[in-house]
Amino acid sequence: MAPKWRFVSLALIFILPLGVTFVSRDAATEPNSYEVLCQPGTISTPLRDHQINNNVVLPVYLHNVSDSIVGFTLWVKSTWPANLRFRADSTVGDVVYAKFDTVGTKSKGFKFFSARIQDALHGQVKISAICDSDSPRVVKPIPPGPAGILLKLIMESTEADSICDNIQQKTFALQIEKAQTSFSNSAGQTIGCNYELEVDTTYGCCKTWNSNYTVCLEKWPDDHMCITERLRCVSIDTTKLKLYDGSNTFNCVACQCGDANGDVSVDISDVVFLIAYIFSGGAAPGACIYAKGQGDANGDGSVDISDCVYLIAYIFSGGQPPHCK
Ligand SMILES: [Ca+2]
Ligand SMILES: [Ca+2]
Repeated sequence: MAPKWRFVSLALIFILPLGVTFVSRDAATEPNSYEVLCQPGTISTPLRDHQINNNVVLPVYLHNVSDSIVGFTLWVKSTWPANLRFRADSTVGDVVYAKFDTVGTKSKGFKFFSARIQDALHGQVKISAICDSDSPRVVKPIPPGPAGILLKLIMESTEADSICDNIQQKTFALQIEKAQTSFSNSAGQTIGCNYELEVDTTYGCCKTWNSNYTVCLEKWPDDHMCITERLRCVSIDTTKLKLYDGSNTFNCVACQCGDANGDVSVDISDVVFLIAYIFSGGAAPGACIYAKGQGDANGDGSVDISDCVYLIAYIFSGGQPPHCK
């Protein structure tokens, strides 16, 4: 194969995987190697009756000191889609968009961001993002370094009572769909691809190109076999792009009235917790089937100092047990 064919093929193939070209303001630095680590959070959370919220943290770390991630496509799925699904945030037409939390994450730095729930497979979500690299305000959204939380997805346990039916703990995996996930560096190249030569009949039918290989000056005769080779991304180079699965473990506990701090027991620490909530802006009592959570110990429909008094009587003086509303 003539060198120029290979040059043209390479130029075309490198911009294909994400279907877009990223124009970097910086000179494209070619480091010796790339390394991206993506791993959903390993989470352990208590799950009470009718509780539905759980964050799923998706950290992405770039271990390369001279580049940044400017675009990506990331597929994540749950292994228990019957009970867990990514929570819907909005619906536009037939597309359902997953809800996510951008506080403290890198996802706010992207010009375009989309997290779509796959309708037929509620356990899957496809996330895509592209950095606005032409803007003078751009800060490379995923810089090199040990910390770089990409985003926090919100998952929903659709049948919490079923999940916790006669079990104490349930763990399900969060899997990265490796074959459909890719990250692009600031030169628009896919990070961590293994390429192989393949026969290509698309680009080889020009006999003579202009100097920029953009205009074909002379075509081969029609009976000429216009076969050449090109590079194709066939798999992920796991030495450069590390995609790990994560997990979420639910520790199933019953909704317990009076357990304001949610540590599965009713004691003086719940009184302290309530005092902090009432007087110091502390965290609210744990959500539960009761309207006021587990802090309405005396069942009068509100959470105030009388609940502290009630709990103290119960704990120390043989008073009546909590009965929340
Ligand atoms: Ca407690
Ligand atoms: Ca009360």
